[in-house]
Amino acid sequence: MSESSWWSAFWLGNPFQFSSAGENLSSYEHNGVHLNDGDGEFIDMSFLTGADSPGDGRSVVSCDITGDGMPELLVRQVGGGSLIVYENRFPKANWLRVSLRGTKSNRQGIGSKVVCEVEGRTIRRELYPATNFQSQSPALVELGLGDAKKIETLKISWPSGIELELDDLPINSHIEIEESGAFRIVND
Ligand SMILES: [Ca+2]
Repeated sequence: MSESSWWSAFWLGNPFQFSSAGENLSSYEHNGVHLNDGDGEFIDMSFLTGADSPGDGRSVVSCDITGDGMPELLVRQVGGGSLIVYENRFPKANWLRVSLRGTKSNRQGIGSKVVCEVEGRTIRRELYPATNFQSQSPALVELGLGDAKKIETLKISWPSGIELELDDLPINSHIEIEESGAFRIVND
């Protein structure tokens, strides 16, 4: 077989029909969901959440499409048909959503590191939404606060090198923080 016909044979199949044709690019490696128990361990919840699919997952996006402060997961698979949305049905808890507005750093604050101290817990996030194949999450920092009703401090390390430390922030809100330290509540 010539080189050109070999490539032609490989790409002949329609990737969106792989599943119905019994084909699979990842050898039926299943998608998984693991829950951080907050004590250094992760619990495999793949079956319970329904994510345990062999559909050649390619991207997963975290985004609160129901507007309750708790992000859903949107999954796209080569052999898994249409877009899959996993609604977040965990028990209702407190939360904080943060948008960043850079002036010296880039406008969306991408690359910033955020450390939240809340009632004995430290939550670390990095604003880097483009971690998926041909997709990205919103440029937001989502913080799950559990039962906590007060944030002790929120530290932001901007790409410019500026370090901010804020306290007395409202919870169950979407706030926009500028690189100067000014912030406002966003009405989603
Ligand atoms: Ca939600």
